[in-house]
Amino acid sequence: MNVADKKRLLREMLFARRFEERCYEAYVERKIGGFLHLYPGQEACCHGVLEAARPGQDYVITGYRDHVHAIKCGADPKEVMAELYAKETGSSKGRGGSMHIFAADHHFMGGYALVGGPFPLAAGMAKAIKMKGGEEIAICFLGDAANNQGTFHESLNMAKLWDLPVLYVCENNLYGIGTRIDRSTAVIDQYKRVSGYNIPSAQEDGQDIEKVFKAAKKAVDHVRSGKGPYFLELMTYRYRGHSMSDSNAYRSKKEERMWSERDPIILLRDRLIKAGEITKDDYKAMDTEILDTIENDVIAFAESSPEPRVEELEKYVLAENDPWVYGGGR
Ligand SMILES: Cc1ncc(C[n+]2csc(CCOP(=O)(O)OP(=O)(O)O)c2C)c(N)n1
Ligand SMILES: [Mg+2]
Repeated sequence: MNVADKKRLLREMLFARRFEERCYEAYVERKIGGFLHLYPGQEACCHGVLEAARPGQDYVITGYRDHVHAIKCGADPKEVMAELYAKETGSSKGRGGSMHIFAADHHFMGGYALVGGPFPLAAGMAKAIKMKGGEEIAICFLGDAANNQGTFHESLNMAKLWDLPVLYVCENNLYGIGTRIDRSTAVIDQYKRVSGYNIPSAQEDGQDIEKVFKAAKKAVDHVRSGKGPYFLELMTYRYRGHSMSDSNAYRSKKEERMWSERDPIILLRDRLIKAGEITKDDYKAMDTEILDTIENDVIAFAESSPEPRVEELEKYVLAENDPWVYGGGR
């Protein structure tokens, strides 16, 4: 990773942070409704892994904490924000909301509310790639608690049995909603769990983007070279509650402080400042420019976009029953 890449990644991660913080404000203002799960704290996971892959070409899938992954794959942040605002211009035409961001043009295959749902879907995507002889790989990001679902075990078994080109990335933020991992999960180190399926795996610091990138490069090379699946566990932390309805009262101040001192954006920023590659003023200017773009470009687009028409609310919802698709309209 060269200096230009590091500077770009610093900007991308800061953009992701400011985007999510602005979502929080819009939710409090009641501009966004429904469920909202935010990503601050975990930025180096998504950006480090996808930097080592081919975003836009490789097929990416994740759970409900999905805005940043979609944007890194190439989805327009304006359309992602419009989706959160439930507007017709949203990436899922306003019918999906926060948990169902979808950008098929960029091979971002969602955004899923069901914990563990994406594991088999990723294996299926990888099976399709293999059958077509493509060079792409499937990348499935999910949380630590998702690994207790049956789908995890079924999918890993089939993925290895058929040596599918799929990379499973576990963003281990130590909690599933308000339950700490040691209260829900018998094996704490998630990377150890996949040895039962003969899948190679590694655990890495998810707060340091350079380390994530290096570990992900190894993982991606393994999968793309046809050697079958790989499992990468990234140790990370979310800075907010699980969702907007979580008061976040179950974590100690000491623990929160410890992780805030390992903020992925600050770690990279300080490293670049120390190396003389950027100054504190450069960083401030970048932040101001990002905040300005989010306000005047992203939020302005979502605010000014039309809502779906009431008569068309069912449009796009269920393809096989949809006369808009099969019957030429209602
Ligand atoms: C099938 C299913 N069961 C339960 C839930 C409720 N639920 C939502 S999030 C969550 C915890 C998931 O935690 P984790 O996989 O660690 O992801 P994180 O939120 O930490 O990113 C649960 C149990 C759900 N959405 N789907
Ligand atoms: Mg978790």
